[in-house]
Amino acid sequence: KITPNFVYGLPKAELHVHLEGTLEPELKLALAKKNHINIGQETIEDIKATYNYDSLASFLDVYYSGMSVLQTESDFYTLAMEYFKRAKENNIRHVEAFFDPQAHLARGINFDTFINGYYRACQDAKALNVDAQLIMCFLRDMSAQSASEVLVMAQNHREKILGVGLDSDEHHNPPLKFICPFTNAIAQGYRTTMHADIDQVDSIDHIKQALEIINVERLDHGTNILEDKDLTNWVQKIHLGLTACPLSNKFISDEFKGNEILELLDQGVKISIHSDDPAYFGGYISDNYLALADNYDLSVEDIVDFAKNSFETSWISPVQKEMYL
Ligand code: ES4
Ligand code: ZN
Repeated sequence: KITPNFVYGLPKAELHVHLEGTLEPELKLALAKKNHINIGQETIEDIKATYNYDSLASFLDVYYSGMSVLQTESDFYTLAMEYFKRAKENNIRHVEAFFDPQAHLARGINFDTFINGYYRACQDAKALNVDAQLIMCFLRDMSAQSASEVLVMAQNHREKILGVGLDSDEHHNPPLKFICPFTNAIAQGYRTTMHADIDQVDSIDHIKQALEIINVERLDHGTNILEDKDLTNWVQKIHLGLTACPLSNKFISDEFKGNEILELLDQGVKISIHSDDPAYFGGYISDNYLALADNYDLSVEDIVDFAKNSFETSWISPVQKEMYL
């Protein structure tokens, strides 16, 4: 009943994709050769063989080391532009894409280099009929001081960045650690979201800090919210968006978390389907929809609801939203 053609053709918003997670093995190899960087593998097959993670930590090791091939503004442009072409194939009309400044700054790449490459690709994506925006993520396993320094660096590029997020290893790195940079970001007019990864220790505490103290506008993943009925009812009431990523969940925890995702949808929570790190987790946004449809009892209405929720909880203007809803 639910066909690839239907899922691919449905207009969607992508709200949870890490640009560095869209680095396909082919581009990784090509950039490694161009920039004379030894990544330890010499063929596509060798690179793919390293993609056998079974936890967030083992994934993040592969993910951060893969980024070493990104060196020049044009490398960042190419990475983002290749992703936007994939977005078009998936009928993504609007994308709010994460990027990780600290992962590049730590390698000696200037802020200007990656922001200008990414932003130029966002501008050129308009020609593909893809509306592309950027969300700058702080790495939560680095200090709050470091996040605040990134926020200062971003001031020269304020109009190129729609929002701020928080990603990387959540264990022992609660939202409140970042109250200063997030409060400052909100004061500067950035939209806000945060990862609340699946199966984290103290998940509900972290979600409460994010929603009740920092006041973020969305939660990335966040499906553990089901452990707290009052909190679940409240996010349903305020129409807070949750961005679920089934293929990512499957790699990190061996489960798509489809039961949780469908339970939240049934309860009226504005949850939607996204791809996280598509080059590393085996598929782009439509593949994530199809993985759910193949493994759970999903109706066409459920699929349409996910797509609607993605536009509703996106940060496009109310006027723009009316075009899609
Ligand atoms: C990520 Cl799967 C995942 N979890 C946390 N941080 C991330 N950054 C990129 N992918
Ligand atoms: Zn993510």
